Amino acid sequence: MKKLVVTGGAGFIGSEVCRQVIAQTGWSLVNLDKLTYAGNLQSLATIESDPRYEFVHGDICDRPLVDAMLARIQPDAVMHLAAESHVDRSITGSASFIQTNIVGTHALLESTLGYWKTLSTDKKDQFRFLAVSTDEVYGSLGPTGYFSETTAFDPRSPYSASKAASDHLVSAWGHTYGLPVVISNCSNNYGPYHFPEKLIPLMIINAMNDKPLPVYGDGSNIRDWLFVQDHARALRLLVEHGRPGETYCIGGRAERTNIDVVTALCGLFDPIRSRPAGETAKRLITFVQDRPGHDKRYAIDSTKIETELGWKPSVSFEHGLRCTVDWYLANRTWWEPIINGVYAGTRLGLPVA
Ligand code: NAD
Ligand code: TDX
Repeated sequence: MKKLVVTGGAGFIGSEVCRQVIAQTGWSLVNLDKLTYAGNLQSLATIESDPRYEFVHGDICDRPLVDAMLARIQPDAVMHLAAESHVDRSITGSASFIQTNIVGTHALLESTLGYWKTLSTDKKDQFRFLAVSTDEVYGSLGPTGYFSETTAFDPRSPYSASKAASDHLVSAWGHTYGLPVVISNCSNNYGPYHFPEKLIPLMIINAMNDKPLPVYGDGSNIRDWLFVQDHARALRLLVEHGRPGETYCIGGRAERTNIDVVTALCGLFDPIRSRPAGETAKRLITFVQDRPGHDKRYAIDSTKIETELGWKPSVSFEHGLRCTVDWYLANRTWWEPIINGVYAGTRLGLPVA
């Protein structure tokens, strides 16, 4: 049985990893999370009393706390997801992004290295530090081509720059100290438990409340969408079978313009609201001022993880979108406290004059 430490397990992707690990493996799991505005223990309600699950409330920057936790748990792997994750928030306030995504990753690497050095040779070889990162480190694509593991970094937003710095640190700790690190760079995720500052959950909740759906610019920016359960499955494979020192790109092979995504969502709401086809889109879609530095297109070539590990997306975008809408319709008790509390859905990311 593996012992895993997950950082950021109260977030969107981390909580999916935690739920899958408990439901689908025999591994035990410790979730280290600071519970920022984006962390939510309600996302872990189904596993919180499982004897293989433990929650530790703490900051990855807190060396004494993390050192003591690793010495006590003796994990076989660390899966690092803790981060500030929202591009718009990074535009208006980058300090927490630098602190968690760069200083925090550095602190976690140092703690992990200290712990790893205490292991036997066998355990050292088997150990993995998996850093979960984003395709945004590669910058922005024109109308053709794909990001892959060999694409040069070219981050454009404070968020992506901080993630690129984090990836460089992880890679350096592998090269310099021999820590068995693996990095994954994934495209846009969507699905249940997604914090409603992000495009898809924000549009779903606004559509449910008959509020305007703010599309940045002309809606022609393209993202490559991956259902979160498929991403978590890839991460479980990588933490077990990823080769040390390697990077793996993960994508959904599901490129869509933002306007197509929002129009598709509106189409799902027409029958729910007993409206003729196209009516929800006509009433609610509103074009608003663009995001500063808005990356035009992301698209991932995930051939490496597909051929090496046999992973591929299992959920089509259309099916995943429908499941996601159904989940938000059925789980008001998860998102209403957020909308009535830490985030009411107001526009983020416009620089203050
Ligand atoms: P999220 O914002 O939903 O969750 C982040 C979690 O990290 C929260 O639970 C938060 O409390 C925790 N956290 C933040 N700062 C912390 C700190 N200093 N110490 C401990 N915990 C802290 O993020 P997400 O969307 O689940 O993303 C998870 C990871 O995956 C991030 O590293 C992100 O960059 C990466 N990623 C996300 C996407 C996506 O589409 N969401 C795509 C590719 C990669
Ligand atoms: O209200 C909106 N209107 C809109 O048009 C919002 C919130 C977004 N958008 C656009 C901007 C993007 O082109 O939709 C697209 C998706 O936006 P976000 O949901 O903010 O995601 P993105 O900026 O693409 O980044 C996401 O994917 C990569 C995650 O937030 C990152 O953590 C991940 O690394």
